[in-house]
Amino acid sequence: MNTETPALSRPDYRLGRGHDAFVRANRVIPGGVNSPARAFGAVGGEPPFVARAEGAYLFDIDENKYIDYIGSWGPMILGHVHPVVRSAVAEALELGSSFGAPTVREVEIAEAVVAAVPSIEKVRFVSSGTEAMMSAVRVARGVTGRSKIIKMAGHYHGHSDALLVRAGSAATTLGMPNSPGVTAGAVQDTILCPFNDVRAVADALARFPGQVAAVLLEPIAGNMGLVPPEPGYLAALRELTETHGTLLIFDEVMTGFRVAFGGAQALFGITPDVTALGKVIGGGLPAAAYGAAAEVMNQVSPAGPIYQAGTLSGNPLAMAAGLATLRLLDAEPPYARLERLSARLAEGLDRAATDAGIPHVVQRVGSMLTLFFHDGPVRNYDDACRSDTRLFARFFWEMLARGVYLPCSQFEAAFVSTAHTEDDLDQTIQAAREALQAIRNF
Ligand code: KE4
Repeated sequence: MNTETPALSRPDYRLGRGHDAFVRANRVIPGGVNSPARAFGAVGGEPPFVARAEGAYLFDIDENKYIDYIGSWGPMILGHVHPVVRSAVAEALELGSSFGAPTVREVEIAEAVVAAVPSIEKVRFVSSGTEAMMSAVRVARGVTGRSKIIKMAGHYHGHSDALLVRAGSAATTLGMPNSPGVTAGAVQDTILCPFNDVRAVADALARFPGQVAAVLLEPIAGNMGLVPPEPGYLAALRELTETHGTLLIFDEVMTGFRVAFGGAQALFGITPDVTALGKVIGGGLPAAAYGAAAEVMNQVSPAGPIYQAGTLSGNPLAMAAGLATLRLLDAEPPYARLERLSARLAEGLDRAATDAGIPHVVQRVGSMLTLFFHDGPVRNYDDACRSDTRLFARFFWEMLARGVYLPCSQFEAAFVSTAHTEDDLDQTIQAAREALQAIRNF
C-alpha cells in the first residue's frame, strides 16, 4: 500500500497520535482498518483516527476538526449524533441490546419501508449491504430457477463471492474473480456489462436466453465516483428484463432514502422487482434490508424455501436508530434543502477547478457528488478509470490539511447532510480554491 503522504502546501498539518494509533492498529488488524475503504490506499499516507463526531464535523485524536463529507459512507444524512436518533438508541438500550426474538419495532420500521417504497410489499432486515445484495441475488435465482446474473462494471454490491468480479478478457462477458479466494466457479454465472450501455445488456440477455435470473445495478452509481444513469437507460433495462423474464434488482443501499424518500426508483419513476437498502435505514448502526412484492418475498424462509438468516438481523438498537431517522426524513423531508446545499457545493467546486485551469467534471445527484479529475463526462467505469488519481490524491490531502474530509478515493461519492450549513460549504469551497491552486503549482 502506498503510505507516502503527498507533499503538502500546509506542512503545519500533523497526525502524530494518529500515526501511533495506525502503527498499533496494524499489529492486530489487517491494514490497521476494519474496512479497506478507510485505509487511504488510494490517496497514500495514513488515516486520521476519529475521536468523536458531531453534526457535520469529525474530530480526530490529534484534535484536528474536519467538515465531514464521508458521513460514514452514506448513513449520516442527518449528521452525527442527531439528538432524536441518539435518544432513540439510548431508550432502546435501556430495554436490551439484542434478543434473538421478534420485536414490534422491527415491524414498525418494516411498515415504514413498505410505506416509503411502493415496489416493496415485504422486507427482510439484515446487518449489511453485502448481506442484502447477496440475499437479493439468491432470491432472484431461487424465484426464477435461473443461474446467471448481469452486473455493471464499477458497481459495488458488497463482498459476496458472486459479485466480486472484474472484466474478463475482452472477448468474454463472463466475469473473472477480482480477489484471491473467489473461485472461478463462484463467478462463472456472473456477466459484466458497462454501465449506461443498453446494447451490452440486450446482447448478454440474447446470448443466454432464459438463463439470466437478474440484472442488478446501482441505479445511480456511487462506487466509481458519482455516475448518473443516462436518460432512458433505466427504463430500457426495465423493458429488457420484463421481455426476458429476468428480475431487475436495484441496489439502493447508498441511494435509498438519500436521493429521495423513495430512493432512486422514486426519483426516476422506474419500478424494480427487488430492492436492496442499507446505510440510511440503519441511522448509523448496522442495518440493511432487501424487499420486493409479497409473492417474491414469501419465497424467503421461513415463509418459503429460499434460506437466509442472521443473528443480529433487526437488532433493536439499529432498528431504533433507523426508525428515528426514517421518521425524521418523512416528517420534514430535507431533500429540497439538500438539493440547494449540494448544488451550491458542486458549483463552487466546479468554478474553483475551472479558475485553477484543471481539467475536471463535477457530477451530482441530490446530496451525492464527485469532483472527477477527468476532462469530460464520466459515463462508465472505463471513463472513471481515466481520471487523474494522482492529482486527486494531492487534492484530497490538501483538503484534509485545510479541515475538509472528502472520501479518500476518486472512485467514491461525497455526501452532504442536513447538518451542513452554507458556511460549511463556503469554507469547503474556499479550501478547494486554495488546494487546487496549490496542486496546479506543485
Ligand atoms: P456494506 O456491506 O458495506 O454495508 O454494503 C455494501 C454496499 C452495497 N451496495 C452499495 C451501493 C454500496 O455502496 C455498498 C458499500 N459502500 C461502500 C462505500 N462506497 C462502503 C464502504 C466500505 O466498504 O467501508
